[in-house]
Amino acid sequence: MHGSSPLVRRLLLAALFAAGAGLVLSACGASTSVIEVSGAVLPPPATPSEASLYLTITNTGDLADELLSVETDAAPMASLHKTEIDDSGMAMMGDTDTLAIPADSTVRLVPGGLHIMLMDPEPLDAGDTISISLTFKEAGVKTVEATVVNDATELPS
Ligand SMILES: [Cu+2]
Repeated sequence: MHGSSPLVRRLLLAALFAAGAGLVLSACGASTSVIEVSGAVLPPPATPSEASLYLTITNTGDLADELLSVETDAAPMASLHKTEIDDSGMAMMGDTDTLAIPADSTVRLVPGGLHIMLMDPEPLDAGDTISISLTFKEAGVKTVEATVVNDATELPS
């Protein structure tokens, strides 16, 4: 015998590589989504039937997350909406199923784009606060206070 054959050495290298890959995989298994919701504001409802709410979602974790649903006790129904300009230049808005919150990212809901629509909200005046709960696929439920501001100049842009 003259030490290990090239084949044995190759197998040993393969085993070492597999062990290394296993370490990397177990590190990945510890990935988490770390979600913070901030700056939640809404203007006084333009009509009694609906109000738009804006906020910022930050994921400082290393795992992609997804906003699945929204809920507030200030309205019987709340949903994620997106405003888009159609071919004729009209602003249209409609339901958006879910919202991707990639790892290490910030997603801002601002006027003219994504917003949370409250249907038939309770009467809201400037200075009021309401509680809003966002359900994320990974991070679970996050509840924040949203403040009713005076007018559009106090909204994020
Ligand atoms: Cu809307």
